[in-house]
Amino acid sequence: MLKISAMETLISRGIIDSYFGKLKSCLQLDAAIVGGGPSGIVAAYYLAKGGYKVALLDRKLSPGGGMWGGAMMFNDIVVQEEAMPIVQELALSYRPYGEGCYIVDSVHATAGLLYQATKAGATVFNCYSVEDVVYKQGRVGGVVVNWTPVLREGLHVDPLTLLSTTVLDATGHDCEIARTVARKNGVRLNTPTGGVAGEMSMDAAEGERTTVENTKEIYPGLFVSGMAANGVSGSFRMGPIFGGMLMSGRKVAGLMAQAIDAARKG
Ligand code: 48F
Repeated sequence: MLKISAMETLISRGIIDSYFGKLKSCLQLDAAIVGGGPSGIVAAYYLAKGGYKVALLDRKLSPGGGMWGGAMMFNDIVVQEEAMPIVQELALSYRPYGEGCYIVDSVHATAGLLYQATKAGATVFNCYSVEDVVYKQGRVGGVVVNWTPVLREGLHVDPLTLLSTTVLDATGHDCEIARTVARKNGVRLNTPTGGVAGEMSMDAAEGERTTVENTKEIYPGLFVSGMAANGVSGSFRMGPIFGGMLMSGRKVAGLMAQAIDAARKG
C-alpha cells in the first residue's frame, strides 16, 4: 500500500505526464477539428478510423454541441433513413418513427458519437477555444488555441498553436473560423458571397439537403461541415433532425483525407 503522500504525487504526476504527452503528440496534425457538435465528432471518427492524426477542440467542458438537448430540452432527436448507415456503423440504438424517420435518445447519441470517435483514435481537447488560425502562403495551416476560461475572463495571456494540414470549421451556427479567416486576412472564401452569408430561417428538408451539399473546402486548408456549412453559404437551418449533420461529417472526412493524401505526395 502506497503512503498517502506518495499516492497524491502519483496521481498528479500521472495526469501531468499523460496530458502533456497527449498535447505534444498533437502539435502537428493531419486534421484539426474545431467544434465538437455532431458533424465535427463524426468527421473525427472517420478520419481517425482512416489512420489520420486528428484532434477535436471544443470550448465547452462537455463537447457534443447542440445534440445533448434534443429539441427544447426534450432529449430525443430525429434521424432520417439516408443517415441510418452511419447510426448503425456507430452502434447507436434507435427506433423507427413514421415514414423514413427514426428516433434516437439524444444523450445516448452524443455519448455514443464521442465514444466511437475517441475509441477510433481521435484526441479530444475540451475547454479549448480556437481564437485564430495559422495562415501562411495563402493557406490555413493550423489553429491558435487558448483556454476557454482565459478568454472568458478577458485575461491577457498568449495562446499556443497546433499545426495541421487541414482545419475543419464545425463551429455550428456562428461559423467562427470562416469568419475569422475572411475578416483578418481580407480573403474571399469559396462561398456564394465570398464571405460568410449567415444562415436563413427554418426549412428542415431543404436545410438537411444543403448542409451536405455545402460541405466543402472553402479556402485552401479550411473545410466546413454541419450548420457552419449552411451558415457560410446562406442556407436554411433545420432544427432537431440530425441526419444531415452526420452525413456532412462523413463527407468532410472524405474530402479532408483526399487533401491530406495529396499534401503527403507533395
Ligand atoms: O452547433 P453544433 O452542435 O455543430 P454542428 O455539428 O451541429 C448543429 C446541430 O447541433 C444543431 C442543428 C441540427 O440540426 O442545427 O444546431 O453544426 O456544435 C458546435 C460546437 O462548436 C463549439 C461549440 O462549443 C459547440 O460544441 N465551438 C464553437 N466555436 C468554437 C468552438 C471555437 N471557436 N473554439 C472551440 N469550439
